[in-house]
Amino acid sequence: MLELLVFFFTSISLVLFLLTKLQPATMSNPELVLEKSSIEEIYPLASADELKLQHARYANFINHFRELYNEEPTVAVRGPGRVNLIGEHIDYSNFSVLPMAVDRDMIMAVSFGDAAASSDSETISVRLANVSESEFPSRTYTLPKDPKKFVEIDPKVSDWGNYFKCGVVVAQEFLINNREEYNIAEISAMRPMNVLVTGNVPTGSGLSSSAAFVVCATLSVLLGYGFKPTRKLLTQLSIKCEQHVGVNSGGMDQAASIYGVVDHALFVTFKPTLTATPFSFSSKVPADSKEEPFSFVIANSLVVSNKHETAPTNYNLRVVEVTLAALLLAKHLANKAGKTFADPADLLPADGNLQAGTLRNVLELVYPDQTFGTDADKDFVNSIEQLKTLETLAETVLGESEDTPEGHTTETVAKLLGISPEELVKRYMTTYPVRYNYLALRKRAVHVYSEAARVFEFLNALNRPTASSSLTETLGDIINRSHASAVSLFENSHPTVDRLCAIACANGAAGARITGAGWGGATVQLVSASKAAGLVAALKEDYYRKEFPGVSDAVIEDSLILSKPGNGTTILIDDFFSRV
Ligand code: NG1
Repeated sequence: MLELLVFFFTSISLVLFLLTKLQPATMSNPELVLEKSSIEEIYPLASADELKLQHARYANFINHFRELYNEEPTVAVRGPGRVNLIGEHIDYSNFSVLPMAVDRDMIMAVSFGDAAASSDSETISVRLANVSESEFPSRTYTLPKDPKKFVEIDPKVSDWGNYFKCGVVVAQEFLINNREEYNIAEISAMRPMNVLVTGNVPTGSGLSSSAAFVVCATLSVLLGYGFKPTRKLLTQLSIKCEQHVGVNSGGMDQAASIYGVVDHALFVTFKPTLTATPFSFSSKVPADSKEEPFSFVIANSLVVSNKHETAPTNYNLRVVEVTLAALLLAKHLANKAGKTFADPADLLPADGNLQAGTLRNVLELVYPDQTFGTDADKDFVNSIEQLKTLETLAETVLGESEDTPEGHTTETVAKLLGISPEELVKRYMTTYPVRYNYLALRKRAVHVYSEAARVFEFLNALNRPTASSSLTETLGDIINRSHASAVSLFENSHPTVDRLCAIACANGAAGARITGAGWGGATVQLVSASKAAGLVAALKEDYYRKEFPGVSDAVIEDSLILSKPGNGTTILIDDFFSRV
């Protein structure tokens, strides 16, 4: 087996890593959230210089905490951002994805006070601060002291502090409602909290700073009440967090942030159950291959997209569109089979983010075969074929009923489902309100089925490199097709990001795509080792300098976010800060 090759570009902190054949990782106890007692253990691939910077960062953090609150934290955790290699906007349809944790992360420390000491009999106070006070000003909240009462979060208000409140609500609900099953001690009153955070995952960049934040918040609160969750439970709980701030999100980011493993990507499945299998990048190209090593470059487009503010026309609308597409396809299949359903709620299981069914449920109606997307389906060949059939079905069925190539009107969808337009809006568009001209059901469904197939194609190419075709070109082609689908079908790209990808492909990248929610944010590019330096130089000159004239060198360096696949969410233990 070849060693993992890590290339460091000295001029910029760019790390490129070799990706060849996927290999299962060995892990000591994959059930538990990681616990580490030193910076070196958290970042084992870091260079001496990088470790020095981390020591300074953690020391600055703990000093800030002590100065601000004049006490020691009760708990401290850190959680990473993530980059998604392939499989975009399919997690909330329960299709598998291929992300990895990056070594950009958030650190959070919390001291828990005594509930009895609170002067007010009804409330406790939570002080929340960020090391970067100018960007994220401090907040003080009062929260109900009664553990059965939950803090209210107004999803219309876009405020960084809401992300902490989400963690509180989700953890508190769990601690109160699952006492018996998990043997949790009764909580007589909620405790006051002093919280400090710092993060270096750029916000709005597609690297999921929000997941890093909510995972840390949920974990801190659970730990503060003496409960240590498994990774799976923490993932399941923190997935709910952003739904409290009005984004009806999927579960990829939290899974990647929690399950991350150094030097590995993750194959994350949501059905039949949540799993995250680490795969090593170190591996071999066939002995007779003349292929060069290749690597990924992550470049922030600097186009900032606020997912929360744009949710009604972007993220949440996509969740509604894929759900309605699933219902129309299910209705079509029922009609064809001569079955009648009085209510669309009976067409599919109450699955997915709207609890109304998913495109995966439709696939399972057509193929009730439970080996879909599992190891039992050798090389995913059957799964890919099934997805292609569903893609054709969506193209035909949803294409025939749409009002214009842009999509369906509310009235048409309601009529096809046999309910009134008012009922359609009430059922599917009220909890998370949306705005649109047409519901682009055909385009969204075709993207989802084809992207789910691309995840399996990607895994296959990695697992079975052949001497006759170039692995780099095969993967690059899959990546480019994913981006094309984002541009024309899922419409979650941005013209400036498209220019970045075009520049990358014209300058040596085998493939380039938008990653994460999109509408701005980060890109992932695949490049052969010998072309990487040229690619980076071209991005600097032809993209950053031209699209953002006047932008500083420091910003450009920082935009080439280059990060090794890193460890997942970590509890900092054993007097951790005495060693920073
Ligand atoms: P980011 O890039 O973190 O906003 C979002 C969703 C994911 C997934 C991707 C698209 C959240 C927290 N995350 O990611 O679940 O749907 O978009 O693949 O909303």
